[in-house]
Amino acid sequence: MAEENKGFFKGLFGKLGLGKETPPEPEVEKKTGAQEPVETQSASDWARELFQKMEEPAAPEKAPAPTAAEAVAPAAAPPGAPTAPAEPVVPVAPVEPSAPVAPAAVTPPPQAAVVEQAKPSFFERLKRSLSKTHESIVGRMDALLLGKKQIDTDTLEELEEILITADIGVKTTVDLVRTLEQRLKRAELQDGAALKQALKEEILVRLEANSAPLVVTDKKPFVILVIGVNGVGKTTTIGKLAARYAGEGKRVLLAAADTFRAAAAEQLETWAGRVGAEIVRHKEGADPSAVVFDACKAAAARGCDVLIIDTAGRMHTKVNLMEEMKKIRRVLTREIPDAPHETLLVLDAATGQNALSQAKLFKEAADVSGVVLTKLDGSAKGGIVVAVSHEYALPVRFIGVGEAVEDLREFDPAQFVEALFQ
Ligand SMILES: Nc1nc2c(ncn2[C@@H]2O[C@H](COP(=O)(O)OP(=O)(O)O)[C@@H](O)[C@H]2O)c(=O)[nH]1
Ligand SMILES: [Mg+2]
Repeated sequence: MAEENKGFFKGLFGKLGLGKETPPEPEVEKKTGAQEPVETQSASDWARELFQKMEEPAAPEKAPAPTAAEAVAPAAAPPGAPTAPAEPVVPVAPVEPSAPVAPAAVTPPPQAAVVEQAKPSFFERLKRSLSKTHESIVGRMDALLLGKKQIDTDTLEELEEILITADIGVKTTVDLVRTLEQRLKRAELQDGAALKQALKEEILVRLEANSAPLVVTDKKPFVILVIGVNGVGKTTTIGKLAARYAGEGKRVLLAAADTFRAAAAEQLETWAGRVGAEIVRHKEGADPSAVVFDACKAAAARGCDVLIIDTAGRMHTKVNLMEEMKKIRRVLTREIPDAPHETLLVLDAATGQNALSQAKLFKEAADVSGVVLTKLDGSAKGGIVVAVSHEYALPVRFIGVGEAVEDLREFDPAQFVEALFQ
């Protein structure tokens, strides 16, 4: 900054009664954790602090600890600040210029720990999410068993009705009740508690029979094709998955092959930005296969670990669906011979029997290898998890219990059954 400007600001300091104060030591800036090299405190820095003071007459006495991001990111210049300075403005705590400023600025932000503590565990959230399903299965079962001295075939018939209306599915319910009848004959079901325990065990056995986590191998890239009808939560699930894999240090590329609406690609782009993934997108209305082709090329060129493909959910008929799938797969396998390594069907648990019909349609048309059940939170139709898994022999890979990143969890049958029955 030119000497005459320095003089001008010193004059201003005088008017504000700050003339005698010396500029803060350069050390102060280093302690803020800012990445920019700081040499000496120039007059421009000093003036900037002054402007900041003028802008914040009601600044709190104690400087709030900056968040981790604020501590490293260059802060925006305060409104009205001189535009001349070339260096980015480092965060400056609003304290007396001569005071030893830094300690508050280098203290790690306490928020994360507080939030972590305040948040209920995933099991608690799962339990809460399943409370309506619990009511629809266990609550009604409790009412049925109330005052019953012994369990008989009539009791099991009534239980059958409860299970069918709780979206466990006809086939699975019939199978469950048949097994319970055998256990009744073996005198294993002495009372209501024993029946409840037996049902819990039998549901778990069926869930475990088809359960397997999604293992992302070291194929480069490991390709996940995400399918399902509109609105079930595909894009959101992809965002959450991308966060998970990026968090494991994997390089993740998202392909916006839902080109039906521009908003779909924008939504995916927002997720990519949030979670640190890359994205390939085309214009609205583009051929989804062209997006897939470009994404395969980009993933190979950039050495991506995981490629996740978002698709449109507008295939209303099986013929349409099959054609669209065939086309995408044809392009995929031409570029990456054994891809997709996982075809993930997303189903909205809140839609109950509709979700079951979708599972049937997609299984026949699209070679589904795993399922994600979203929106279990608040749904009374969580029994669908059992039906999908048992009736269609499809492994449930993940469940969604909310819209936040941490609300997508690997499906754990034992935990699920425990949360359902508790
Ligand atoms: N409550 C809840 N909402 C969800 C969950 N998963 C997705 N959603 C919401 O469902 C809506 C549709 O999701 P989107 O990903 O756009 O569906 P898509 O059309 O299949 O891509 C969005 O508002 C999501 O935030 C979930 O597990 N729980
Ligand atoms: Mg979408």
